[in-house]
Amino acid sequence: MEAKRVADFQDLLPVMAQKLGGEGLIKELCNGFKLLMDSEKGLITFESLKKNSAFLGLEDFSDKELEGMVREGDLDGDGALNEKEFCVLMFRLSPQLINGAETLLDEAFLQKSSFRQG
Ligand SMILES: [Ca+2]
Repeated sequence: MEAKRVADFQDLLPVMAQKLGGEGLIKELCNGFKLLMDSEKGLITFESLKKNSAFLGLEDFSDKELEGMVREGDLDGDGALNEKEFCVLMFRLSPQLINGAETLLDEAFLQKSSFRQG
């Protein structure tokens, strides 16, 4: 059941990518930062992530998984995620996001060109 939910979220990303375009999608992903950050620190900490995880549909994630996310994304080692670290992490967590968007574009392009030829 939990796996299903994550899959649903991931399925949505290529659709979002198509709708918003690359730049719009980056903006959208980075917008998540403001929802999840600790407003006093201006950073995403494990505590703020846990508190706000429902915003990203992460409420089923265990403490360990949330902690792992912060550790994974923390590039400068201060134990929290700044906006840039969060954006990079979102991209790393959703590789099919970019692949999916490219595939959609390829398919659209192929359909057009084969239509022309035929
Ligand atoms: Ca950091």
